[in-house]
Amino acid sequence: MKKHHQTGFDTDCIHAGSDPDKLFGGVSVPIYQSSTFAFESAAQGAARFSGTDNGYKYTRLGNPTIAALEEAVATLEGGGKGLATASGMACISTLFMATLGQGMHVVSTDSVYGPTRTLLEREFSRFGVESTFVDSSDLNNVKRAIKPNTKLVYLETPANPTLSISDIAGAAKLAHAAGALLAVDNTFCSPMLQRPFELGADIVLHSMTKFLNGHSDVVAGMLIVRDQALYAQLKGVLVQMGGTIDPHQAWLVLRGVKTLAMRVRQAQETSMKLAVDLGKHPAIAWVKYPGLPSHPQYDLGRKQMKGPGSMISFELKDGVDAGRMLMDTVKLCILAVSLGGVETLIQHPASMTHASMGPKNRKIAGITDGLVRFSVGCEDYEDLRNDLMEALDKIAAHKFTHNSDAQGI
Ligand code: LCS
Repeated sequence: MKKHHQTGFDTDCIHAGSDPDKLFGGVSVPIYQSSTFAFESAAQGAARFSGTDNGYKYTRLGNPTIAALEEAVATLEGGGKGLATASGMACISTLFMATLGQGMHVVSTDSVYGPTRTLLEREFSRFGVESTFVDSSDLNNVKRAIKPNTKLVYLETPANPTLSISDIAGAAKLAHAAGALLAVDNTFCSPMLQRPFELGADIVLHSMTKFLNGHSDVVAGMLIVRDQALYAQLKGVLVQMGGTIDPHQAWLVLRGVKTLAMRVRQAQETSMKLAVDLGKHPAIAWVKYPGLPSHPQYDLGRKQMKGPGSMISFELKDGVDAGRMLMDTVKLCILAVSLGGVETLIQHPASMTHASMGPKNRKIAGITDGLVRFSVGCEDYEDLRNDLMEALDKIAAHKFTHNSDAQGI
């Protein structure tokens, strides 16, 4: 992008990484749907593999459409280099593989996306990697968990699905003092609402399946780093392990990124109103939303986030059974996992996204059996409110006789 002066976030969403195509002037970045790239001569092929010519060789190692997406997202995070991956989990496994090894230790938020925790506990443990999960919304817990062999502090903030918020700047100081790196899963905020590099993080990552793509039609991930040596280390692992994104998938995400700012703004405005509405309904026990002063880390959220986002967690007074009735009664809100799309989604973490964690770890992490997670989309506020309120009114009028546990759902 030709930059004459500092451009705004909305402008960057549309233009970063998306220069008109040099061959025909196409305004939309072409999809280079090719696994391999022809060399003009044997000497050129050799030069590309030796690194003296930085032209493309093979799509697992690099591709122009993927490079456009990497530049776009890195720009939105405020600089650095991006590495796009085939899924959010491919980016997380690449990160762990590149930064951890036998005898090393990672401290992580306890309320992380279920499979992130399972990956460390079940798979990386087999290679001698130790992990400790703590409530990182209290920095003292992070401090206490750091050991001489800690190489990585991993925060998910706001956390999935509890929405608890951790102090990125404080955690960066603790990690750096111990010689460890700080990685932040920024999926719930997107770069529109939180820029972890500005707060001292070394690595920022996303499941681009969520807000960055925004249309519930692609699975993808992104790692962004500022340090060149760390970039080379991560890229080496990514291309060897083979978690590269496909060019068509990358193009779809690049298209989604162009409307990131408008989608996030619209969904956030609706979320604020819905969080207030939910809090007033007699069937609701509690609502957790970073925009409500009742959120336990409300002040920290206001300090480090540019807005409260569009994820809401709540519990009904009649617990799991009422939650199940809500999910089965709503008509416009879709009962499905995932988040950050234009469609409003509702799901039950204990029996769905966080089932793999097991009941004990869920309890410690504050993921109660009755917690319902709501990802607000871009539909009309009135339609979402009516859908929710009609369902909640039915629940308030219903007589619940027993309460199932989460596995009973
Ligand atoms: N990080 C966070 C915060 C996530 O929420 C997810 C997926 C991932 C990483 C992994 O990304 P993926 O490989 O799926 O692209 N979260 C999901 C969720 O809450 N419901 O379904 C998927």
